[in-house]
Amino acid sequence: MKKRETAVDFPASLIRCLHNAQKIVVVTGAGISAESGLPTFRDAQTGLWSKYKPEELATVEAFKRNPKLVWAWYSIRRALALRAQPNAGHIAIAEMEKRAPHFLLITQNVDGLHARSGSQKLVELHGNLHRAICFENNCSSDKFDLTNGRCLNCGGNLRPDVVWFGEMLPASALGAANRAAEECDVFFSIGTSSRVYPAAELWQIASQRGAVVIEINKDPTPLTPKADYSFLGKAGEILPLLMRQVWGAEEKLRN
Ligand code: BJW
Repeated sequence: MKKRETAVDFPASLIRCLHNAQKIVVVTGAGISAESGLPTFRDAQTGLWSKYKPEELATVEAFKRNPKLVWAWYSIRRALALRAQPNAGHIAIAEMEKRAPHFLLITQNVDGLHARSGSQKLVELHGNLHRAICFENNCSSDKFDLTNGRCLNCGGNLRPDVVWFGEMLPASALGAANRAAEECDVFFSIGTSSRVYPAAELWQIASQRGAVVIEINKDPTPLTPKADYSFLGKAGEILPLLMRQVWGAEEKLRN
C-alpha cells in the first residue's frame, strides 16, 4: 500500500488525480447500501433468517432443495429494497458520473438503488432482484405470479434474475466491466469485501494497466494493502466529502 489516510484527510495528489481523470470506473458492493438500511451480504442475518447463511441461499442447489424458502428470502429483500431510499453515497456516485469525462459504475448489488439515485452509466454484474425469470422454461414474464413465485404459463417455479454462486455472469455486463477496468485511469472500489469473483478481479486488471486504485470501505479487505489510497469508513460519509473537495460544493452533496 502506498498511502493510508483518515476519512477527512484527502491528499493533494488524490484531488489532482481526480481532477485530471479521463476515465473513472466505480465498483460497488453491499456496503454502499448499508446506510440505506439494507444488510450487507456477509452481515449476520437477523430474526427468522438468523439460522441461514446468505452464501448458502444464493445457489441453484439451495433453490432446487427448497424453492419456497429461497423465493421467500428474495421477496423479503425485494420489499426491503423498495422501502429503502438511496443514501448520500449513492447520490455522490451519481454526481461523479456527471463530472467525469468518461465514467462507468459497475455494481454487484441487485437492489436497484443506484438506478434510483440517478446513475445511468450502470452495469449490474449480478442481476436485479426486482426481475424474475422462469426456472423451468424460457417463459414470457407477462404470466408470472410474483406473490407465490409461480410461472402461470408452465406451472414451474420462478427465480430472481440474479447471479448465484457457480453461475456465469451476463456476458455483456462482464465484457463491459472488463473493458472499462482495462481502460480506466482511476478505479474506485466501494463497500465491497472484494472476495467474490470475477468482480474481485476488476481492481487487479485496472491496477495492472496503471490505473490509480482507491478503496472506500468500512473494514479492511484483501485490496486494502494494495490500494493506492485506502479510506476506512462509511461510504455515505467519505464520498460526499471527497466530491466536495474535488468538484466543489454542490447543494445535493450537503448533509
Ligand atoms: C461498508 C459500509 C459502509 C459495510 N460504507 N463499506 C476465483 C477464485 C476463487 C473462486 C472463484 C473464482 N472465480 C469464480 C469463483 C467462484 C465464485 C466465487 O467468487 N467464490 C468466492 C466466494 C471464493 N464465483 C462465482 O461462482 C461467480 N460465477 C462465476 O465465476 O462463473 C464462472 C465459474 C463458475 C464456477 C466455477 C468457476 C467459475 C458468480 C458469483 C455470483 C455472486 N452472487 C452473489 C449473490 C447475488 C444475488 C443476491 O444478492 O442474493 O452476489 S453472492 C454475494 O457476494 C452477492 C454480492 O454481490 C457478492 C459480493 O458481496 P459484497 O457486495 O462484497 O458484500 P459483502 O457483504 O461481502 O461486503 C460488504 C462490505 O461492505 C464489507 O467489507 C463491509 O465492511 C463494507 N461496508 N457497511 C462502506 N457504510
